[in-house]
Amino acid sequence: MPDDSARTFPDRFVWGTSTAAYQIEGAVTEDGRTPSIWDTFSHTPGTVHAGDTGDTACDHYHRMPADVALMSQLGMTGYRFSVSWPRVQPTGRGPAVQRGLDFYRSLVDELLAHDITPMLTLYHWDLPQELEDTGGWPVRDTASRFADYARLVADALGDRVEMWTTLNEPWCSAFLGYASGVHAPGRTDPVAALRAAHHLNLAHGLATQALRAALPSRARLSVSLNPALVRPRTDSAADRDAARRIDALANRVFTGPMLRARYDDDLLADTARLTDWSFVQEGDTAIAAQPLDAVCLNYYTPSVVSAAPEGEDAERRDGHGASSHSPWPAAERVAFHQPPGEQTAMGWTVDPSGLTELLLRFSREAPDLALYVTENGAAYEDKPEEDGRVHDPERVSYLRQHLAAVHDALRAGVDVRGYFLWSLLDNFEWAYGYSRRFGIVRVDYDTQARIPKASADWYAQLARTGRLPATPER
Ligand code: PNW
Repeated sequence: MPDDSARTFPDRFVWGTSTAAYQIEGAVTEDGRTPSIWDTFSHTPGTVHAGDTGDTACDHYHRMPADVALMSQLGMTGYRFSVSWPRVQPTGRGPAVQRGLDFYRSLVDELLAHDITPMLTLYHWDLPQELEDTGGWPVRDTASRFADYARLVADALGDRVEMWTTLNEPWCSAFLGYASGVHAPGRTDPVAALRAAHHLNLAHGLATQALRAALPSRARLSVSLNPALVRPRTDSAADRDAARRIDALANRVFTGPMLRARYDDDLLADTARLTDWSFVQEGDTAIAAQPLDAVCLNYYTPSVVSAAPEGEDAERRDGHGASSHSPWPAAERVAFHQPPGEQTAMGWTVDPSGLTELLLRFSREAPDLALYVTENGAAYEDKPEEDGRVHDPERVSYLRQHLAAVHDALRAGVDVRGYFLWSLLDNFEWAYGYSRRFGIVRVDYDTQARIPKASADWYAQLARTGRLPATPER
């Protein structure tokens, strides 16, 4: 066991939390906002746990100044939020709505007034419904619409936001949205999902070009990925091949175009019986591969895979929600296994070594880019005590182990610049609705009261001291 008291983080390391517009804002019909695919999806019976929707969520749209003050009390030096596309450009086309932009302008001003560095994500899954109605991400035009939207936001906030992220977790948008259907828009067409993945890559590239043209040179551009940390169950050739296939569909389908301007041959061959990829046009991967300043990584748990015998249904314990449709196009003979060990309330195994591995891997794959952890955290069934306080020792333990894992990567020379914990507040956990709580601050959904959990105090101390508290509290 390394001595925890020796774990000191760099002086300028950013300590933040992370949220997303649809998960916290509410106010879905105010100030000109129109429905996104998540409004439509959550209002469709049978899609989200208990029929929950983001209609009110954490009511952050009306409580923003108090929420920023809370971050400041917790000693945060960064905050990662997303802009709701249909709040800023309701139909996904044409001019911006000023009142929508004003909300984000005040949010940024409030953050800066509290010395909190904003990290702005342009797209955290809330596509304007009108763009889905004209085909959504499987259609090429959506990528150009995204670049136009990026330009509008850059013109409005470029004078005060330095850290920009194009997409959050394009894997979820493409494969949970269009293949397994557990996320909006709930389609179950593997070819549409592959087309969506490509148009998300293109959208990222076009938006990055638009941002570079519109933003001052100090702007830092990035993308947030949720790379699968894929481990073969055994060292057999068949299991290693299963891991290769998932690595292609989870990771290289995005890092190939974005970092290396190419789709790898094995990915094209694996999916050849579904599509010839003729939707990829000459020059597209070069557009996707725009120079970036940073890569943002979201990590929760590793994946363990094996080759499944032919004709046998793959074991579907991949933690991606209940669906009879796979999120992995043309990978029917791959089985997912629950890694051994303690689990969170999502059923995700706690394995901090995966985070170190991921950081090491990206520092090799993108040696010139800074790295940020933009999501990491855990859902647990928090039980408030009689006095209303929430003691969440499991979350503290999860965070302590994962921050030690980040520190291991730093010690190995990886250029990690910050950590954004998922999440500031309990919030709308997509298909799980309000049944899963990731916050370090509890939200009472009846009163909208914010109650910092013990993990919030723990994280605040870390942010203040830059040192992992010496004694593990177990
Ligand atoms: C990420 N999966 O979502 C998102 O970026 C957050 O909005 C979300 O609240 C957080 O992680 C916790 O779930 C994911 O099925 C949702 O692999 C599902 C998966 C991965 C990430």
